[in-house]
Amino acid sequence: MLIDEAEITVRSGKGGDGSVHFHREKFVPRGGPDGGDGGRGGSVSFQVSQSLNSLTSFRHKSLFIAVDGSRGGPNNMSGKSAPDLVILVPPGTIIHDTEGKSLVGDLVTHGQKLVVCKGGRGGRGNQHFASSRNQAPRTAEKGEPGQARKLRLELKLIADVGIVGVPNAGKSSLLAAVTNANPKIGDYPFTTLEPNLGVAEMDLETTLVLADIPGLIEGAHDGAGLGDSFLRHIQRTRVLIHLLDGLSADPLADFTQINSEMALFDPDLAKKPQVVVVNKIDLPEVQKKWKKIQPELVKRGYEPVAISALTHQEIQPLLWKVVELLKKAPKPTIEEALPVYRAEADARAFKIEKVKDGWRVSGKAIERSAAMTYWEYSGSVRRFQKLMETLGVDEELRKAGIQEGDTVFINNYELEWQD
Ligand SMILES: Nc1nc2c(ncn2[C@@H]2O[C@H](COP(=O)(O)OP(=O)(O)O)[C@@H](O)[C@H]2O)c(=O)[nH]1
Ligand SMILES: [Mg+2]
Repeated sequence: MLIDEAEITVRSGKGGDGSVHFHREKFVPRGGPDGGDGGRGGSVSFQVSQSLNSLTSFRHKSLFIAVDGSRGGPNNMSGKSAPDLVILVPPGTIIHDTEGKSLVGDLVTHGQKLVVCKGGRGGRGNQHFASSRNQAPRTAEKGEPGQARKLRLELKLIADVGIVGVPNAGKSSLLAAVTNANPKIGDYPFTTLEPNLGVAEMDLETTLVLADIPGLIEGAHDGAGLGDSFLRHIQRTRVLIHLLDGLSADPLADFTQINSEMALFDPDLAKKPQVVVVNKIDLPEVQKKWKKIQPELVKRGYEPVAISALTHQEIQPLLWKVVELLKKAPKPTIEEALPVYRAEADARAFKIEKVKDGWRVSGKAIERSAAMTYWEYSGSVRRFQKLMETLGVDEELRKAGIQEGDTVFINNYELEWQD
């Protein structure tokens, strides 16, 4: 089965910094703290859109960054929260974390949404830090940093267009002409248990997933071993290209035969909208035959097209016609699968390592808190120290043998240890 893959990087927005500010008014001395909170940073999420069918758009764009929250202002003014960044993906997209090597989610139904990176919380302004002992707090929080993740998207392609027709009509040739697939041309069809799939990129937003469905008519309806995935593709196709061999003795008889074979195999299949196409129009004898076949097909209510899979004549107009039909065709219902989410690692966990010129402390909560500290304000620093104690980092460092004056590294911050 053909699998579409893409690797992307997503980053949520940082929260806005809380502000340190004191109320000022003319002739009014010593106003109270009125520094506003920072706004929330934008989250990054995925959402399933039924109108997509491949991951080709990620070939043109692989970095997705949500906007940061704005910083708080004076007068208790909160900073603006940033909008979330929503990435649209086709149904059936599986998302892996490439660094954690874990499954993040399995997106199945239209509209389903999954947040993969939460936006940073806005830092609190100094208005929150006033107390009876300290009515002029020179402290605040910086915004929480955003998160970045490297993700691998994976999609098992399901064809929305099936190419049917008698052997030698040119099904494989057509698929090879319009897509990245390279099926064997002139191959004996019986042995194929999986359909050949290809993606035709029409423009940035429009892609067609086509399947060359050989062997369907050669007795397949009475169980001549079509694989499950083959049946799945046939059932999921919404439009058929019915390819007639222009070189055949009687293309119209072929047409009738294939239609009745399809009805036997699966009545739903026979009801799917068809674009009737006469192939090999590059050959003079086929051009002659076309003049006779065309009015016959029109009489039966079709709008037949003549193409050449060999010279690519009239192939683009054919595909656009298929795109139009697809827009009108009913969407398939997709079997539900339970989404799987990664359990978040314990944020409070931390690790201490002895490094060359000091100690390195790493861990989600401790690193996040360091990034949210205003080191120039002692109140803010004290809050950070309090967290070190609460998490038990202090104790572990002492046990590990830290000495007065040693350097503690947290992310890109360097702190000096004092007992
Ligand atoms: N002249 C001509 N030959 C074609 C065209 N399309 C396919 N063929 C030939 O017809 C034969 C059968 O083609 P193939 O794609 O294998 O047909 P399939 O059995 O329907 O998959 C091959 O020899 C192709 O080269 C066409 O547009 N013009
Ligand atoms: Mg073939």
